[in-house]
Amino acid sequence: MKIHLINPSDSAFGTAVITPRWLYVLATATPIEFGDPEICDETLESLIPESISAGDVVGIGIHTGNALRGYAVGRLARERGAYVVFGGIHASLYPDEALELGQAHSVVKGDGDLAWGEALRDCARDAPQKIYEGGRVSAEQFKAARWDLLPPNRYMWASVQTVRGCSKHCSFCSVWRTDGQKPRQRGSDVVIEEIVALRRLGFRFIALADDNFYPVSLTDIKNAERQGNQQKVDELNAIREERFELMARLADLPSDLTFFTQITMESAEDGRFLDAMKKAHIRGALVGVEAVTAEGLKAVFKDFNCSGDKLVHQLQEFQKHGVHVLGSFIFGLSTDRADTFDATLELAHKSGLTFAQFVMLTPFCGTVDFERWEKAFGDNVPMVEGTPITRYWLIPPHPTMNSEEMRARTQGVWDRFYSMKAVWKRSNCTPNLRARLAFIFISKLYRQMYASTGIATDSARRNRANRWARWLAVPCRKLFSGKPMPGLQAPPRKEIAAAAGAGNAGLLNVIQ
Ligand code: B12
Ligand code: SF4
Repeated sequence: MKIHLINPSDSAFGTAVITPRWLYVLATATPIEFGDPEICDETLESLIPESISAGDVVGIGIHTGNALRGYAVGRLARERGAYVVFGGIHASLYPDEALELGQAHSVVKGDGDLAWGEALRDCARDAPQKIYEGGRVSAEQFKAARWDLLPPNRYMWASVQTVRGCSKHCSFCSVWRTDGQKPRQRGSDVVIEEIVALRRLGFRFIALADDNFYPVSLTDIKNAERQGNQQKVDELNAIREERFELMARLADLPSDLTFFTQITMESAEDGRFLDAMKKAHIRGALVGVEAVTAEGLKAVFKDFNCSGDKLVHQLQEFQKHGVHVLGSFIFGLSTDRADTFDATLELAHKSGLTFAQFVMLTPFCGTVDFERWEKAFGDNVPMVEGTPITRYWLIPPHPTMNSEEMRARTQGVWDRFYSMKAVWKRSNCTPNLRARLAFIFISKLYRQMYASTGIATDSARRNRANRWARWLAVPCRKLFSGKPMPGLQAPPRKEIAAAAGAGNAGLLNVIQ
């Protein structure tokens, strides 16, 4: 009885940007009696159906974007006589869909760290349950990833999670509802061990795959103080200090390591935190800017962000403290007008962003936006090829939920932000020609892989984008890897380091 873990994808690039962490976490969660699982990441290569035999167990992890392919894999595995178990955010939100369309024997809702083992043991005695409530396990119960099972030379970046959950409640995001609003923060020992294991293998770039690397803001603490809630103040301070402890240890790791994370804009007001990030080699952060106007921010429940000149100033703060920003903007808000596109692009240039992404508002299930959108149709849900539009992820290849004008304008912003001239200009933040070339490659690859060509464009265009991305991915991966350090040891725990320090010269200094 073999165990398979499959990350479904319609397009395989041969090389991938970031390791899908769940595959390697569930590998650890696989009880020892089942041996090492066979891992298939379809973003690298498509599944070979013959690798699945009757009696095997096939675990498939899906988010909304790859659910349709996941269901096809489920049906294929079931046809070959395997037990089929689904998990991941989409299966957690729509377990019935996975049972029906993916022909799952079982669905694990929530975290798989503990429930996956239970499901496997039940399959082994031919008694799989339909639903396993994986819940939200505590941070101490999070499994570390089995990085020893990674195929060599395939991924540019590895991914290590340090905290799960986010205290905010943005309307387009499902994280606070699925992962919860209480941050579950891993201890620094386990995080450092994973990072050391990855550096030993030759990884220099690691994404800290957190919902929000800044789980406690200064405002949160001030609010708790104002409420006179000392217990909460202590709790928040403890979480915050643990962050500093982790960052102090990251700072002691080899200086060629580079981390990237996701963080809320509020951290711009916390100079001590940004300085600690810089020292910790966290050289880039995705910041959800979302909208450039106050009305737009209000519409997505993100009015803790600033707009206008204050927004420009906040984004510049990151740069001043040595943290490069990948600004993330959403188009398609009800408050957007035709001039929003140019205003956004202008702000992106003015704020000195190193990278930017412009995504079209997609009502992901599990979000407030999705519920509002679904409700607005009442009993008259439009059908697309026999499928209600509120189940858009089931419509092949993908429907357009936004107008063609919206798509074309969004595309135009991507094209202009990543035009050769603009990329060349931004690349002057690099120290030498080699790093400059790397910057250009990465910018172009980023645009090819993530520009919203996927949802609304025809397949010919998507294929063309894929061919380019595949070509660009190979040299990029080489630029990211380092010489393996098999003897590297974890730095010891130490007292929390205060405040700023001298630092690095930027994200791409290390690509040389
Ligand atoms: C890091 C991250 C990224 C990274 C790296 C992705 C990667 N290659 O790993 C980047 C920045 C590239 C990224 C991109 C995107 N992401 Co993202 N990302 C995340 C984030 C913050 C963490 C994912 C992670 O590694 N978690 C750690 C692992 C261990 O947890 P996990 O995946 O949840 O798996 C656990 C359980 O779900 C379960 N499980 C998972 N699979 C399976 C399978 C089985 C069989 C079982 C039993 C259990 C199980 O067990 C695991 C252990 O407990 C999540 C938020 C989140 N909390 O999940 C969003 C999230 C997954 N991303 C999201 C989105 C929308 C995107 C983008 C579409 C954004 C965009 N507009 O471009 C793209 C899509 C990229 C793509 N093509 O897949 C959404 C998905 C929403 C949805 N309904 O599908 C999330 C949930 C965030 C959100 N805002 O709502 N993402
Ligand atoms: S978008 Fe970011 S800040 Fe908002 S709830 Fe999601 S993870 Fe938190």
